[in-house]
Amino acid sequence: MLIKKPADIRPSEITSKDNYLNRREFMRAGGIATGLALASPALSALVPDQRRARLVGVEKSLFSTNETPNSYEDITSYNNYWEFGSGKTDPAMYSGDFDPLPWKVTVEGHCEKTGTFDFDEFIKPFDLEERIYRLRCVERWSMVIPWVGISLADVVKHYAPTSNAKYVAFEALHDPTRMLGQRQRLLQWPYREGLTMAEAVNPLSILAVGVYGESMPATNGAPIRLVVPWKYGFKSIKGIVRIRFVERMPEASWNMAQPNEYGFYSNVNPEVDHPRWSQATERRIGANAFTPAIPTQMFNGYAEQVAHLYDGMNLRKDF
Ligand SMILES: Nc1nc2c(c(=O)[nH]1)N[C@H]1C(S)=C(S)[C@@H](COP(=O)(O)O)O[C@H]1N2
Ligand SMILES: [Mo]
Repeated sequence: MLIKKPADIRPSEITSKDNYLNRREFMRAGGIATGLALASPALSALVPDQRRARLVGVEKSLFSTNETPNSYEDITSYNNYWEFGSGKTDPAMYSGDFDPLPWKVTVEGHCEKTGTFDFDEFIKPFDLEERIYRLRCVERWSMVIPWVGISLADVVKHYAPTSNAKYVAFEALHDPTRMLGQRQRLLQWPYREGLTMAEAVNPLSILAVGVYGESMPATNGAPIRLVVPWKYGFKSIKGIVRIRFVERMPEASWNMAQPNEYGFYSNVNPEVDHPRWSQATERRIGANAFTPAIPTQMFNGYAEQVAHLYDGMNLRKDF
């Protein structure tokens, strides 16, 4: 594993929950100096070394799948992140210069605590956990990713939503000077997404700040992105700058763009086809090629933890 063994972690690192910058140890020479074979030389060129930092004090989560994670290279080189272009290799090609820090997160709407926080201040109150989750894209590719994140339920609790807060809305960075894809109207910017309050406080929902024990690569939504493992990938919004507690169902980018194809809920469901293709199977991305199709599981395999959230709902209608 790439995280420190418990014996290597000084108690102060665990208990002080020092700020994010102090929870990072910068990697030298693309990880070679630390004995980790993470990325090919070609990829190291795409992910500037000075931004790759190992996160310390990361706890393991009981919610992790025991499936083998995809390689760091797979995870950072085949992505959807339309702010950097609509092709799967565009984010890796065009995010090399993207330095997310300094970054601010605004929390607003129906909650007792609101404000705009520096990224390290924003994540400081929360435990860092490693969560190995499957991510399944609506386009039928999937990966297993060892995220490092904070519990979204803990974040929600911290900001104390009022009874008017029925949904949580998320907005991503809008900065066409730094994100090439935003110079075209591929989508209505900023990218936005939302969850019901019950979905947001489900123990599986996290805000991820890293991958493979390291700070979040630009391609995966640095410095902070949502991960909702039982929903199609597009719900897991990257590059979050705004979290708003709202009363009405918030706008969601793909739902706005093509409402007949992308519903608000977007739960992984092998029985409900996308209008243009079946959702019954998926291909797990392999080292250099796609592996054979495997059956997609209801709620991406997380039915036991989340099916109750949709009791009594018609999942064909509320897709
Ligand atoms: N801001 C933003 N977030 C985004 C997207 C995007 O284009 N912009 N694409 C989504 C889609 S379609 C998928 S499948 C996942 C992919 O996440 P990954 O590349 O980290 O695996 O990110 C999601 N989050
Ligand atoms: Mo996706």
